[in-house]
Amino acid sequence: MVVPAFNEAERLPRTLERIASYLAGRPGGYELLVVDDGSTDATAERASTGGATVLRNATNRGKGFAVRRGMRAAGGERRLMSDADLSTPIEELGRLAARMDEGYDVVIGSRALPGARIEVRQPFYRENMGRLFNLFVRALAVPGLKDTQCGFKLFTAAAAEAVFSAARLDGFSFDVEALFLARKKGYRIAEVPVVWRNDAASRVSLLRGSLAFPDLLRIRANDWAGRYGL
Ligand SMILES: Nc1nc2c(ncn2[C@@H]2O[C@H](COP(=O)(O)OP(=O)(O)O)[C@@H](O)[C@H]2O)c(=O)[nH]1
Ligand SMILES: [Mg+2]
Repeated sequence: MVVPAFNEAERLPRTLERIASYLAGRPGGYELLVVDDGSTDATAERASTGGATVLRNATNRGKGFAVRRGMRAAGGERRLMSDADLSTPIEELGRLAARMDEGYDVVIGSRALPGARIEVRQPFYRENMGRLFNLFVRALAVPGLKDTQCGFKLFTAAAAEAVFSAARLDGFSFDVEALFLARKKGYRIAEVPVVWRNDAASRVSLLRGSLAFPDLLRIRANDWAGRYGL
């Protein structure tokens, strides 16, 4: 389990407790990695107190950089990434894992499919920006997926290695790049509806969020230039 964390000292303790108690009740072992992305608060201490292994970026590199680092450092057969606020509750892992059991390599949580249960919505502007972004995503990068930005995604070890060794984007568009690469490399992707309870304390600034749009063109450009390998 990989949790990217930027100034998450407040939210982490409760999150790590919930994760640990849920995962302890599932078959198989687990490993909990927190990637502290140059936080200026007590994120790293709280993470290790909470039982996580902490990887620390010396400076703030972005969510994409952090997730990539965590996914590659992880050793599990199945690797889940989740936001530190558990907006998608950890219990939803069961639904994702069930689809992976059917043979999918990458299973992503979705707020846009019928069956998703949005218990607390994002602010109006974020929801609309998200919808617009997903339109561009479908046109430019990964047709057919409804919600690429939910912070709850499960990869097999093989898919995680292949995708995150080739991925290059450090910002919030990294999800799109990861899914683009997964497709390109022939991995099967399933999108499943999940529960979402938005936590108002966002770490995503409007500026940083907006940079995801030009990044979509960067994905195409990288692909044309052969930077993603075969
Ligand atoms: N590594 C890293 N993680 C970040 C950064 N900004 C946000 N995050 C993490 O990304 C996840 C999603 O952030 P959050 O504030 O919940 O986003 P929102 O709910 O979509 O507004 C959380 O785990 C954050 O700690 C960043 O600059 N670097
Ligand atoms: Mg959030």
